[in-house]
Amino acid sequence: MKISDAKVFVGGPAKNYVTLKIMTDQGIYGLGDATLNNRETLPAAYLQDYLIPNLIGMDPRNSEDIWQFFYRGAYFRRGPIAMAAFGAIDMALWDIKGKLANMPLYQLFGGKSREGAMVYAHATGADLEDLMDSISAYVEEGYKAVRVQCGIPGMPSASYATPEKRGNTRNYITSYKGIQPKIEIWDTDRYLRFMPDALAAIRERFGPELKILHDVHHRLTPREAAELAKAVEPTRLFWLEDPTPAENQDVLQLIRQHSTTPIAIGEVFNSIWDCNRLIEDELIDFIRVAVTYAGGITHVKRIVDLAGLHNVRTGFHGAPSHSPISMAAQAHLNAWAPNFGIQEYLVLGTPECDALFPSNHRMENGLVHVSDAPGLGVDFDEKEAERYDYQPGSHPVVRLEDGTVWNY
Ligand code: KDG
Ligand code: MG
Repeated sequence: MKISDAKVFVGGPAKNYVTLKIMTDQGIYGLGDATLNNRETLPAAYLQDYLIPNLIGMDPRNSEDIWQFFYRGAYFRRGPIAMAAFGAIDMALWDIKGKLANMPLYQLFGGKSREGAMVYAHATGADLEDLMDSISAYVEEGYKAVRVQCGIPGMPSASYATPEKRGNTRNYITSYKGIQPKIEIWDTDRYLRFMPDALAAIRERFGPELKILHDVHHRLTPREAAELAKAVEPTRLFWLEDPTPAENQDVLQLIRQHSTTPIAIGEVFNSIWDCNRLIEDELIDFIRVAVTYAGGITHVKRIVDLAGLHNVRTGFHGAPSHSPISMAAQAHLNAWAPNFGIQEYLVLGTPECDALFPSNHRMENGLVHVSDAPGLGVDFDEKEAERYDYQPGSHPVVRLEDGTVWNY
């Protein structure tokens, strides 16, 4: 069996999904997602210029060897662009493998450990009351877990808690069009004075059962992060996410020494080498990697297995920048992983996404039920894809009030 051709498509409804389709000489094809939010053309070029010409003629069943060939063969290892490109190839090869075996992927991993995998939605408010309304809407729909982000009184802007109105679409989709980034202003003091009480008020309003998550989006120093994690302990968060950038990882011990609030980190990681120490030293409770820019199913499964040895559960990244292809790959891992924690969930379910990526993965009462179709269980409509083209976008850049550049 040989790979006969491969194509890359860039575009989609509200997002530039990077979709890889690998064709074989036996008519079976596989799909992969190489989307790297706001840098989408780069993994697409890596695939087109370097990887696809090498893929043609390879046996698609040898997914491990192909992964090693590209990873070790690149010489310059890791990095989100390369790992997103390898990730897409890897997903597509697993899709082909599942179709050949006539089995859904979770069966190839070891079968189901659960029927439905718990997801969390994004509730966002311009202020606390607006946020409460947003949470209520999700709770009424049956969500068991909600990430809560809120505008901070007196703080002009901070996109992680954008005052941008949700309008009719309750899915919070960050839309930063254009190559020049929007500037956001951040004020740590205002945030730290406001957020612990706001989270306590949410717990008070929604009771003990709701799983409450909050994303700090790398804005605090380790000492400030320890202060926040300690202050929110009585609220019993499901997790506190990215309280500080995970570059100097030794300092994460400071948070652990001061608090028992569960910590989730890893959405910007792209390899096991970014998180092996955090996992082995049990400095985090949830690992947030994504199958896209962490090298696909083959590599992420290794991270999940390492995490399982150290009381670390999964909480895969699932921002709207991930296409339903990688969300499907994660749905299969979530159905199988003995150390599954939760899944961030935004993309599946919009009519435009469903038309472009038809699938039978189902969301019901806050749980994702994985499809039993062979392979990933998601398709790609090339005709529908012709409606979309690439729209340049950029993440915001954050500055403090005096102009100092800060962490987005
Ligand atoms: O590309 C960046 C987004 O994916 C990120 O800002 C979203 O923090 C995020 C989250 O937790 O989904
Ligand atoms: Mg995050």
